[in-house]
Amino acid sequence: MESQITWVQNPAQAANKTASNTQRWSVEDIEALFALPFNDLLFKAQQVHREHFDPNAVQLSTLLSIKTGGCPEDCAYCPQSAKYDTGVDAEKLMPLDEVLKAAQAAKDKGATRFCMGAAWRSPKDHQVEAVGEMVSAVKAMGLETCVTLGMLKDHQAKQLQAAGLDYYNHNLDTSPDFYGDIISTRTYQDRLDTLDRVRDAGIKVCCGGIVGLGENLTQRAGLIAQLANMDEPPESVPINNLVKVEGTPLADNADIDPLDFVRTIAVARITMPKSFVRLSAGRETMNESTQALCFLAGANSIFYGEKLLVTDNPELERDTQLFKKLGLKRFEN
Ligand code: SAM
Ligand code: DTB
Ligand code: SF4
Repeated sequence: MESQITWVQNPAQAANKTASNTQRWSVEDIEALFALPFNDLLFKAQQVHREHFDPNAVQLSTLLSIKTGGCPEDCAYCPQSAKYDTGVDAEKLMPLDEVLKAAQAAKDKGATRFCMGAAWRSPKDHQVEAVGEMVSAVKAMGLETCVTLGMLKDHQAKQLQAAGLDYYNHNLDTSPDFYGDIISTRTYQDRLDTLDRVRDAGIKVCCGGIVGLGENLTQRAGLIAQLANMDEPPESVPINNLVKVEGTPLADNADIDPLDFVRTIAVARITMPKSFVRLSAGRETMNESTQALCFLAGANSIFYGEKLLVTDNPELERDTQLFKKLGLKRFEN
């Protein structure tokens, strides 16, 4: 039977671009991957992974919140939305010298990419200019750069590209049909439009989602279909496990089974063979065995450093020990 849920293609994307990604995944194809016996799924994912990557190398990205809290959007998972009382206060944009100090510390600890996040719906031109200066200075230190600032206009994407930005993070978060249950202050199409602008400006795309929002399995497959069917799939695909934050509407969501999280990583790996798949938020409460299975399923990037944006991430020592136990090494660009 035909699935009700399909992926949404941006009409502008369809009209203007030569498709380099000829493979199309239906939501049903992806549901069938999820339904495979666990061992078959992981074997397949590991096979695909080995065709394109060193299976023992993991890319390390460090996050910094350069503008925390007070966001006008109502994303039901987010501790930085001004609509929810989460104890996160609104701050101003961090000064350049503090950002550079944090970037240097991240580099010294072994990160190769520095990701700067701002709790904005969409930045103003002067804010993009200030972030552009941060990008240029961080890049000059020899780190790859990534920023996530919300929705962009064409000229803002171009300005960030000119500043030397390597990646723009802008997540689709879930399937098109579930999006309205999670966020009411913007549409899925708004997200796709910004992703298009980022691509057109020549910036690499970092785009993924969250599991554990309350989505059903078809909707989880719908997110993966959406990502995998892009004309050019994102170079970087963060898969976040919901961090349940007191005060947000999703604070009491049921935990997903850790093995279902592993399956999501495996399905992302199989459908986006050349992308870096990042085991992202949610590692703080994830045991070593689950993380090891995620690496086996094809995850080859993590957020490294004691904080994500405002919530906790594992201590460096814990990650160092895990890498040692698993014989993992850092991916060198
Ligand atoms: N405001 C910008 C935006 O929404 O694109 C950038 C920052 S926003 C915090 C970046 C991403 O963090 C979101 O798209 C979401 O995927 C992720 N995120 C936020 N809160 C989360 C949570 N509690 N658990 C897991 N991921 C979360
Ligand atoms: C992404 O996919 N996950 C990161 C990053 N991109 C910006 C953010 C995770 C946020 C987790 C909750 C917090 O600390 O605010
Ligand atoms: Fe704002 Fe981004 Fe949080 Fe949504 S996810 S409330 S846009 S900071």
